[in-house]
Amino acid sequence: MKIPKSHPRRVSLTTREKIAGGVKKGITSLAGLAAHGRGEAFDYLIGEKTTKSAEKSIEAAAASLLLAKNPVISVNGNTTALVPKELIQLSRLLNAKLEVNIFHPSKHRELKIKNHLLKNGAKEVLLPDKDTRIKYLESNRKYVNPDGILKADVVFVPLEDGDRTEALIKNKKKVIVVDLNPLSRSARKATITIVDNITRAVPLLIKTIKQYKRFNEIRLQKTIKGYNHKKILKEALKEINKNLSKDK
Ligand code: PTJ
Repeated sequence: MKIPKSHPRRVSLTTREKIAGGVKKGITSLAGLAAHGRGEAFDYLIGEKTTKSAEKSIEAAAASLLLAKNPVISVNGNTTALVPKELIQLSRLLNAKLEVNIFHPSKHRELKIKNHLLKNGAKEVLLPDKDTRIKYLESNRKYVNPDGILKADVVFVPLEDGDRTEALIKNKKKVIVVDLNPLSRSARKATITIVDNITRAVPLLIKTIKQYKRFNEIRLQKTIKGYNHKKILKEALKEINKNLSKDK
C-alpha cells in the first residue's frame, strides 16, 4: 500500500507495511504481527519518540557492546523485516556476528531470514545448530550456533521473549534488549533494556557507537557503571505516566 507523504501517521503505517511485507516474504511469523501491534500500543504511550531514559540505555548498550569480546546480534522475523540494513551496519561496526534465533520454529523461515540479510549486504549469517543448546531453556530458542551465541559474552536481542533473556543471563551472558514494553519480562530480566522502537533505537545505537569508538576502556566502564537498570525502567514508566496526563 502506498502511504501518502502528508499522512499524519505515515511513519507508523510505513513500519506496519514493513512487518506485513515480512509475513508475505515468509520472514516474519503471523504471531510477529500481534507482537508488533503490542509494540505499536506501547509506542503510542511513550509518545513515539526516543525518551530520555532510552537515550541513557542506548549509551550503556553502546559502551557494553564496544567492550564485549564476542558480541552477537540475535535476529528474528520482526527485526529482519524492520531494520535489516541497520542490523548489518551494527554488526560491521562492532565486528559482531549476526545469528538467526527464532521463537516460532521453522527451518524454512530461518533460511528466509538468513537470505534476506545476505541480500541486504551481510557477509555471514549464522544459523542455530540442532546439536548445540544453551541451558535453562525449553523453547526453540535453546538451539544456538557454536561460533555465535554459545560463545558470546554480550548478546543484543531486540524483540525478545522473557524466557530466553533469563536463560542467557543464567548462562552468564550480558543481555541487551530493545522492548517498547517496560513491564515485559524481557525488559525486567535483561542486563540493559532500551525501551524504544527498534526502528529508532538501532540507528541511534549506531550513531552512539561511532562516537564512543574513540573512548578508552575506563570511560566506557564508567558509562556502564552509571546505568541503573531498575531506575531506568521506573523512569520509562514515569515517562508514560507523564505523557498520559498531558493536556492534549
Ligand atoms: O520471529 P520469531 O519466531 O522469533 O518471533 C518474534 C516475536 C517478536 C513474535 C517473538 O519474539 C515474540 O513472541 O515476542 P513477544 O514475547 O510477543 O515480545 C515482543 C515484545 O516486543 C513485546 O513486548 C512488544 O511490545 C515488543 N515490540 C514489538 N514491536 C516492537 C517492540 N519493541 C521494540 N520495537 C518494536 N518495533
